[in-house]
Order: sequence, then structure tokens, then C-alpha cells
Amino acid sequence: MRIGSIITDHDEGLEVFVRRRNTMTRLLAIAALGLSFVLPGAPAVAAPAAPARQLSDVIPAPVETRPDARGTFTLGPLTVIRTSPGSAAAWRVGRQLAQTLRSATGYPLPVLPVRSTPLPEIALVVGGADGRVGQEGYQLDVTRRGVTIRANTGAGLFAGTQTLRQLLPAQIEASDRQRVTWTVPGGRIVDYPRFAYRGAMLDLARHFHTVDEITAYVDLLSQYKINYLHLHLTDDQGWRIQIDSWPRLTAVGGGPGTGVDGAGPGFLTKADYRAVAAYAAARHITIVPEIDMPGHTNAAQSTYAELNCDGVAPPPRTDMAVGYSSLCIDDELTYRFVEDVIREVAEITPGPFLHIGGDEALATTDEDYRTFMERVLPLVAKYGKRASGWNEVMQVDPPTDVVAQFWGTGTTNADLAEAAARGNKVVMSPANKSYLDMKYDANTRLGLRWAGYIEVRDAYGWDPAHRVTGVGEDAILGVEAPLWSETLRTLDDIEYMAFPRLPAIAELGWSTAASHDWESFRTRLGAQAPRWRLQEVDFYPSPQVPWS
Ligand code: TNX
Repeated sequence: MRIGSIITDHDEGLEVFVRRRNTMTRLLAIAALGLSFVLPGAPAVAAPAAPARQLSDVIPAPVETRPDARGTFTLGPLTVIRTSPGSAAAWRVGRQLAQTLRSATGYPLPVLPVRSTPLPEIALVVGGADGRVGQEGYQLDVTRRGVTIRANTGAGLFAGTQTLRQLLPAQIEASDRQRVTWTVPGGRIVDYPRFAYRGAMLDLARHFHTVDEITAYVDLLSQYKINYLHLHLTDDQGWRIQIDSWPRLTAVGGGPGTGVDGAGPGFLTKADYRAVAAYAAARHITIVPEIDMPGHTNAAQSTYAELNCDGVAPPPRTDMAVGYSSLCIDDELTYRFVEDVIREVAEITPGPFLHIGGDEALATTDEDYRTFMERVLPLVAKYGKRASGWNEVMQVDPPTDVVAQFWGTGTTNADLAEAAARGNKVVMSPANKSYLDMKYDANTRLGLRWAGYIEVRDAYGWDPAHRVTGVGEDAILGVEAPLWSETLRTLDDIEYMAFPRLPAIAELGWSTAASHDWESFRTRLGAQAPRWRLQEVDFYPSPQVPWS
């Protein structure tokens, strides 16, 4: 068992105890506990010199850092995590931070929802931050006495704790713990995102990814202030989300042999999906479900013959071809099916968005595509969600609340520019920059290369607001890094393609355009490697990066 979990159980009681009787005596009891925990075996030797971390050694790059060399804080056995009294959001973030830091440091780090303490502390405070931090930003102050993170929301506090994690030494194995001093460089950070939407995408249709794999990815994403996870749930090969009114979608479309090249079965039950959404929400990540239509629908159409214009079910397909399937546009049954699916998916989705795909509908005529979208987009609104779709959806001049996800490789797109001018918002996922399933270079074992090779510098080297003519800063909702899974099966595969490019896209989504700087980024990226090794992230050791 890891020592962190023993402590967690132990001081759960203590925290409640202190909450009830908020007195100094109790705090001193905790201090004593901290000491008793650390004294046995604690060596008197100084820690070996580690490369000095700076306040700005963080990904994504913070908006403003003001180092103060006199302010170094050392986290120790007596440190407590203090949260704003009465704030459930701060308390939750405090508990999460405690869990992370306990397993790294071995210190008890009790979480105390009190106004002040005489002990060294990491304080999570609601309110009082710099006026610029908004709903997701934070202000982080480090002095000799402690660390204070101030924010207006739980999301802001959580973002601040992710920064704090990176400012501490990489977490280490229990056996090495005592050689490390847990210092945080002094000064102030004021930080907030450039864009509201900072996304990643997993494709569960081509190869299913389990709840454990998805939540493991969520953990990694949340460290880089990603706040949306788009799940591509259905495609020609497989159907990966339970729909009660059409039960064979998953019974057949999630069955054995439905992955590319006949790989394994799998789908999310509604309970699984809710669990994933709740796990993500606890890390301030919102799930965006995608049901791809009117193309990419062979899994549904090979299962239900009545979804085909000729009433004949095509054979199941597990090859990688695209663009051959289409729902039957003139058949009322199609819209009953689509409405059932949208209603059931909307019902289990806490977030605002429902993605209806709309890409590569090459087997649907333009006129049929318009007819289909004009009927389906209102259904998303009917069930209380905001529709998003791949950029093709902009061909039908949808209402301005519909979000376009740009996946092209070029720098012009007339439909998208016109939509932006009308007021539609755009999520930028240029395939030749942000597609995490593209190979790094000719030697990459996994991935595809239709949009070109994408090395780390390519993934980092663009500006979302200067990518497509006529689609400027005001039109950009944010960025997303999709990871299509034709060639990916395991979590290791996911990690290898996402790291180190995912942090590059995360930085483009969060950090200011003015902070964009390859030399700085590659240095900060290289410094992440010890963390990834400890977390067993199977990253690609790009030769472009000076890995620590
Ligand atoms: C294009 S991008 C697709 C997907 C493939 C992907 C592979 C997009 C909207 N459609 O169907 O999986 O390329 O890179």
C-alpha cells in the first residue's frame, strides 16, 4: 500500500475533528502528528542540489510571473492545507491537492477549512485575486511562510494547484523522498486562459478505450489545464454508447470484432459514461459527446436494416475507409432514430455541448446534407444542448450558437469565414498541427500520415487566431487536439501520441499569443520528463527537446 493512503484514512478523522473544534490545541496536535511521521529515519544530510526551478517553469506558460528570490517556501511535515471556511469548492480542491502531495512527500498535509493557522500553509482562498483572473484563472503567491492561491471559482483554484504541482520537485519514489527538499520558488503568478475551450478528443469508435483508460487520460489532461474532453462515440466500425431505445447499437456495434482490423469489443454503459463525466468534472473537465452523422454511420446501419434507404443492412466494416455511409435522408424513421439518440445522450451529459459530427459525408448529396442538418440541429437545442460539429456543418449556415470544429489542413475556408462573420464560434483543430494521431516522423510506429508528419515544433508552431483567413481572435472559442484511434489500442499508445504534443496544444489554448516562444517552450517541456517517467507516461522522446 502506498503511504499516502494510510495518511489519508488517518487524518480524515482529524480534519473533521478540527473542523468541529477549531482551536489552536488541535492544530498543534496535527503539528505533532506531522513531526512523529517524519522524525524516524529523517537524515540530517542536505538534499543534493537540484536544478533550480523558476516561477515561470510551467506549462502552459502563465500570463504574469514576478519572481521574488527571498520568498522560497519549503513544504514540510508541519505544512497544512487551509481552505476558505464555508467553501465546498475550495475544500474539494484542497482534498485533491492533499492526496497528490501526500503520496509524493509522505507528509500528512491535513486539510483545514479555517481562517488562519500558525503553521506553514498552502492556502486555497475564494476571492481576493487580481481582477483579471475571471472564472478560470488564479493568483498564486509564494512567500517563506506559505503558498496562497486565490481564485473566484473551484476551477480557478484547481488550475492554481496544477501550477503549484509543477513548481514543486517532480514527485519521487518513496525510497527517494528524504533526499528531496520540497521547495517552491518565491513570487507571484497571475494567470488566466486566453481561450474558454481547451480540448482533447479520444476516438472510442475505431478502438474502444475503457473507463480506466479514459480517466487516466483525464488525469494527464487536467495537469495542463485542458477543460474539455470530446468523446467520438460512434463511427462506421463501432457504436460505443448505450442507447436504451435502440439496444442492438451496442449489443452488435460494441461487440467482439468491432475495432479496426477486428480488435476487441467494448462500449460505455450509461453508468460508465456518467462515471467518466463525474470523474472529469471533479477535475474541471467537461465531456463533449459526439454522435457522428449523417455519414460515419455504418455500425448503426449494419445493425438496423431499417436505417438504410433500401432496407438492406450492409456488412459490418472494420477497415479504415471513410465517406461511404449515409443515413437515409428522406425517411422519417431516420429522424426518430436521431432524436432518440440525441435525447438519451443529452440526458446523461452534464456539459453544454453535443457534437453531431457532420464530417466526410461523401455519400450524402449537398442538398440532402442541408435537409438533414436543418432537421437535426434543432433537436440538439430541443434537448437543452448547444450543437457543435465538424466544419462541414457551416455549409448549411446554421444558427450562430452552433460551434464549428475546424479540422482542415489549409488556411482558407470560405464557409467557415462566413460563419465566423455571422457570429458562429470556432474550435481550431487543424489536422496538420493538432491531430495527435499523425506520426511524428517516418519512423513513428503508430499513427497515420495523411495530414503530414507533426513533430513537437509543428504542433506548437501556429496561432489559433491566425490560422484561417477571416477567422480571428474574436471568432475563436478555443483549440482541441483530437486523437483518432485507427492505429491505437492501449493507454501506452495514447500516451505516446499525446505526449509531448498535447502540452503544446494546451499552451496554445491557455497562454497569451505574446508569450509564444519555441525556445522557452522546449526547455519547459524537457523539464516535464521526470514527472512523466514517474507517472509512467510513455512519451515520445522527440530529438527537438532537451529532455531532463
Ligand atoms: C479524418 S477528421 C476523420 C476521421 C479519421 C481521421 C484520421 C475528421 C473530422 N474525420 O474520420 O479518423 O481523419 O486522422
